Amino acid sequence: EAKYVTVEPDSEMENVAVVKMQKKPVNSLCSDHLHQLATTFKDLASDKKYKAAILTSAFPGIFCAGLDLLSMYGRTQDEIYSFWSKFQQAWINLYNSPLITVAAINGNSPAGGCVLALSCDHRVMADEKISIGLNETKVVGLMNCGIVAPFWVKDTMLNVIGFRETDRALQQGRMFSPSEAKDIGLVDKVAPLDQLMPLSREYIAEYLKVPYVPRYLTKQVMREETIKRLTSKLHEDADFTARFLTQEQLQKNMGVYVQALAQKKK
Ligand code: CO8
Repeated sequence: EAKYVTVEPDSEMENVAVVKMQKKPVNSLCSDHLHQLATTFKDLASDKKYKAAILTSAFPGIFCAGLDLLSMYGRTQDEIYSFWSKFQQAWINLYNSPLITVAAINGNSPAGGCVLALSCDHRVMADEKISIGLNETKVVGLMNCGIVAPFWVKDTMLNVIGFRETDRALQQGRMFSPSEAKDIGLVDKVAPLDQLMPLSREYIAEYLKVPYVPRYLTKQVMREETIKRLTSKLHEDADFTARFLTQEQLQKNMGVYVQALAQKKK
């Protein structure tokens, strides 16, 4: 199995794991990638060596292109159900991680990429020509048939930037530049690319001053309801998505979108 996620001790700070996505070319989230993310955060939760994790990408310029479109295009309902279950589990394990988690957003971060970033405790983004956001309404949004962000993805954004900004961002399917993202609290810091790691460590150092167990129990209390809303409906959510994404018109639109993406540079 290809290794899409690596975990290494940070070179400068003790107890910190650097989790890197490295699925060529754009870190899209296929079943294997999602499964590896889920396993990584599950293992980190019980690894006494680590108290914090920095999630980043091995490819500056791309943090994560979101869900792998080819895992949703031309697939059976069963395949999409299984793929979606992996997405749910990756989100649960990351969002509920006892570790201090920081997203070092070193590249574009649409859709599922934005979900990963929002599921961390803190976000630092490179001051580059890149963007972040939940653009679902604009993905395959042709002929009155497009994608809607699932409720738990909406919740994850809501918990960070509040109702008003989430309402606007989601309806518009808006992608934000680093400074726009900072303005609405979608990211916490914007800095030159080479400052992402130092700034992530700075945040972690601050949080490490708080006793570890009460901090993470508090984190879990804060996230409990949001996570429960999904865990009480894992099957319904995956089943709905499997049916929704296999609709004929949606699949046609997705075909056009995938084609357009592939032909962009030609
Ligand atoms: N999945 C699969 N392949 C992808 C994806 C993706 N998400 N994104 C890009 N690729 C492929 C391209 O097709 C291209 O392939 P090839 O080299 O074979 O032509 C290659 O990756 C490189 O892409 P680009 O040339 O576009 O690379 P750039 O560096 O110029 O741009 C971006 C990178 C910004 C990531 C750009 O590719 C992009 O915007 N991609 C689309 C991202 C996107 O729309 N993702 C949405 C996925 S949907 C999702 O995550 C949530 C769905 C919720 C479903 C709810 C159901 C109820």
